[in-house]
Amino acid sequence: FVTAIDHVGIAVPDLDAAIEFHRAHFGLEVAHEEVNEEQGVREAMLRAPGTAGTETQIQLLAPLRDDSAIGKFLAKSGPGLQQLAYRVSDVDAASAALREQGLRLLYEAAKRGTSNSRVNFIHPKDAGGVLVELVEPAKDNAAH
Ligand code: V0V
Repeated sequence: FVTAIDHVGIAVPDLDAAIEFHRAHFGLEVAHEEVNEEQGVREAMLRAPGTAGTETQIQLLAPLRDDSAIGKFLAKSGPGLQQLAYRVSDVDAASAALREQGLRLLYEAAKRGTSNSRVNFIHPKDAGGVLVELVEPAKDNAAH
């Protein structure tokens, strides 16, 4: 049911500084930026130039609050890789299938992710120490 590697998420203390770092050193450009109050993040999606629509993106995640998922991650582990996101065509079906296989999903029902996607997460302890996100892109936005 995984159709692509959607993005890899990096926890950062300062979003603007991290965007500049990835631009200056790797030439990545900002494809999208938003604030997700529910998740407690200010985030940016980056891509390599000329890859729009097909690319795996880098998601920079900065905390809005210390008690958010990213705030806690930074306090415990410092900046670094925080999540791996698989694209799926139906997040409800994917979550149900994985639950059936005994994996813990973090949310009972999918929540809103980047660009009106629908997302859920597999507990990192059930996925080899990796926080795996499942992303169902919004229907009007094939890439994300
Ligand atoms: C925690 N652990 C991790 C981890 N976070 N392991 C790998 N990767 C991570 N990111 C480990 C932690 O070290 C503990 O291991 C264990 O899991 C349980 O951690 P905890 O301290 O009990 O729990 P918390 O409070 O740190 O919470 C961890 C979870 C939390 C994963 C439950 O971060 C969460 O709810 N994440 C889902 C939402 C999220 O990440 N939102 C921000 C991105 P030991 O020490 O016991 O061995 S928002 C987003 O991605 C959007 C909007 C989008 O993509 O569209």
